[in-house]
Amino acid sequence: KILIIGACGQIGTELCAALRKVNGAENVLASDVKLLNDTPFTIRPYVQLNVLDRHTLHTLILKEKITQVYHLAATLSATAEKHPLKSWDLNMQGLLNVLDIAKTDGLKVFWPSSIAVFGANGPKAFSPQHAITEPSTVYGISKVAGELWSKYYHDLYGVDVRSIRYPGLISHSAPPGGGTTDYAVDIFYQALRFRQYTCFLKPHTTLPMMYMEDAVRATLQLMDAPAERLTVRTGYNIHALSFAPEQLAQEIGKHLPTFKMYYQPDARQLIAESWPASVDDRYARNDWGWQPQYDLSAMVTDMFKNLKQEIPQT
Ligand code: VAH
Repeated sequence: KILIIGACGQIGTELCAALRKVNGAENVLASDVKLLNDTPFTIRPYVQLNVLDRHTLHTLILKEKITQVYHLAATLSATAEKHPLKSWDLNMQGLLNVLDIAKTDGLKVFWPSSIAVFGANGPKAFSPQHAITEPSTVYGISKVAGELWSKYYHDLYGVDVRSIRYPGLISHSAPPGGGTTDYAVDIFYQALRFRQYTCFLKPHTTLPMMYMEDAVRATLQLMDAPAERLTVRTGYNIHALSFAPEQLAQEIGKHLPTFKMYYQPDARQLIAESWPASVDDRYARNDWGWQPQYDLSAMVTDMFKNLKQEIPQT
């Protein structure tokens, strides 16, 4: 049975749906800090859970006979800069609680790392799998530490914990919260409602990005791979596409000709500039057959196809 921690988040919402399609809803228990009454009916079976409450987490895992945990609860990059120690605590202690229970109960674990592990002194393009990881954000520091703890629990205790360094993720099922790449999601909602968007990054800020469909498929592919195929136990680089705000604006303009983009860079510009524009994902391709399916045009087309149903057209 699978437990998803952070099932109400941008990734959690989509992974929950995908895992339930494969395993049946009754075999995938969703959890998040939100109270049951504050969650959509569709997310059931659901339990309110704070991953920092280790005893409750362990009791739940034993009671529900959980064998796999997808740990997706964390504070993202921009928000973590506003609450450094609280974010470090959630991102680090939350993962350690999961890893230590996995050690005693033999659980298989997935948790998301991020291209935020890279810092400004690493290669700007095609960051290698084993590159310098000296991030300048609390979020990035927690992801590097999380990767090293994961490798430690795998190498010393045999915990089967797997991770992917996600790029910025674009999706239409759940709003992202507090990320530096969130502009690439908000822009679609604003474009449909107001035919304009004011971007908090500069026009040429190129970042690695990915459509959520690719990210979810990669996650299931990694988790289904035979353990002996895996040569990376920190976090796998994967790459789908890179674009700058001006390129996304141009692609959106093909669907909404009157769309106007404005720019008002804020503190997130510095975070974005510390990250690479692309990563080298040869290890993921070789070890478990990673292969992206969505390019910029396909992603934008699919986003509008889905959102036009959700947002009444002006
Ligand atoms: C963030 N969406 O912006 C996340 C992601 C690479 C970016 O880690 O913080």
